[in-house]
Amino acid sequence: MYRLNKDKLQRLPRALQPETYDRTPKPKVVHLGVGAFHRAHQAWYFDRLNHLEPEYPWLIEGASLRSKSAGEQLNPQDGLYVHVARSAAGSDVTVVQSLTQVVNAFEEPEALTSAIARPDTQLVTLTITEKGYCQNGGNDDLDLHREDVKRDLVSLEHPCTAIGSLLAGLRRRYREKGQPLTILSCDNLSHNGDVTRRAVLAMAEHHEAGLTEWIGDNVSFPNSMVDRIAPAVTAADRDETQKLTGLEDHGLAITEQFSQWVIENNFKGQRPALERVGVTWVDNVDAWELRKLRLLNAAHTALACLGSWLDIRFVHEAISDPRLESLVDQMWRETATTLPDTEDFNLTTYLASLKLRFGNPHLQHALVQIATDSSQKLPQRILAPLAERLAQRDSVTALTTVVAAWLCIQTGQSQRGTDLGFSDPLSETLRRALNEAGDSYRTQVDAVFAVYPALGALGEDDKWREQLIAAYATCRSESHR
Ligand code: CS2
Repeated sequence: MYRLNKDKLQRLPRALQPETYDRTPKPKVVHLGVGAFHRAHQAWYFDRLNHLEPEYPWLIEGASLRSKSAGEQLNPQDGLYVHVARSAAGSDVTVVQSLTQVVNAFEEPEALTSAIARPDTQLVTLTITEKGYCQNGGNDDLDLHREDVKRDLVSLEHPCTAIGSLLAGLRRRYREKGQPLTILSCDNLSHNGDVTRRAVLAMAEHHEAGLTEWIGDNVSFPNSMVDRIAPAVTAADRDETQKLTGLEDHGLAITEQFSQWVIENNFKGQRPALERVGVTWVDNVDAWELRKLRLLNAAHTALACLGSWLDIRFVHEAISDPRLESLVDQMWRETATTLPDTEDFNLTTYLASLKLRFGNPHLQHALVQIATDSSQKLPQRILAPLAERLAQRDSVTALTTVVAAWLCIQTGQSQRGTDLGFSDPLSETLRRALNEAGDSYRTQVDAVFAVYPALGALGEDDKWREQLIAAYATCRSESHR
């Protein structure tokens, strides 16, 4: 079986052979973090745009910050990969051509630094996940006490963090008197652009004079809301796609048909005409972002935490379990009151479409994938609306159940003792705290409060702490079996 690459495109079944476009110009986009989501979402948008404007393609140079796998998957394929968007109505299969190559920035930091500084580069996009922003758990700011951040404050020769890698490129661009550009975060964080800007500036202050000011004047950091469910690819997905295409593809992306991208219209440098492929430009993305985080992502986290605890494996199974569906419905009733009320938004229609998307049986979206890094996801999805409702003295029963379920899975095991196998930057700390706390649910909750600053402010509300202890005890007890 041949492997997909630019010389093998004509071996694809005729219906799948893409129109090609010129991929020789220098990329205008540099992307950090070439995982499943980037392939399912941003790279697919740029590919569609390039088909409409082949004379000025927006090509992407990818950079991996942690593992070699994206480069190993995509470089032998000239950056090409198959994109499958599945729904009940069938699958759309395309070959995405917007990505040109992936550099391993952890081995060759210079390759990424010079790509960001290159005059052709107009836009740097990021999917570095929540933890990539090195936030201090208690607020949104860069955690200046982390070892990796501290190293990047001293030297950017071999950056240890994504923010350091970005800054190394911006500093080179500044030194070379480069043109303005845009940094566009595509991660599920509140105010993702603002968080990125503050982190970059906080680090820049420790480097040469003038850099901070140059970034302030020449770099924009629009906030954006991204939405597309992109489950990790399974061996079965690979086999099925291989049968369909006749080619081996190590870079495959599996996703749903729904896709959304809303971006603040605040670009420096050239702006791609992404509106031609369905992107919405707005002055302020806040309302879009809050809805998505507190409805879609919060529900995902609720399903992932309680569902994993109850030994359920996939999102579509979890949402069809009455216990979980009613938790999600109740949680939505709670979070909905914390959302801006705008005329252009119909909550009932939005929630109905989320249920359909979650129930999509053609996606095997594993709950452990969502439970991964949940200590970084809880604040913007669950804890922020919870704190806002507490401040209004509104009930927080469902949101508290989600926190309780999250606590339950921090042992790394389900209720039946199955290893869940998700990773989280705090998992060791949380597990140790729980193990050392003994058998009392109260001391266990206290131990987690002590090591997880995101719960900090909420922990001062004694009444809520008691409510959480009770919810945790219920979750740990027999009542869910
Ligand atoms: C999910 C998101 O893994 C997770 O945390 O909630 O990746 C979710 O699928 C996307 O944000 C959907 O747009």
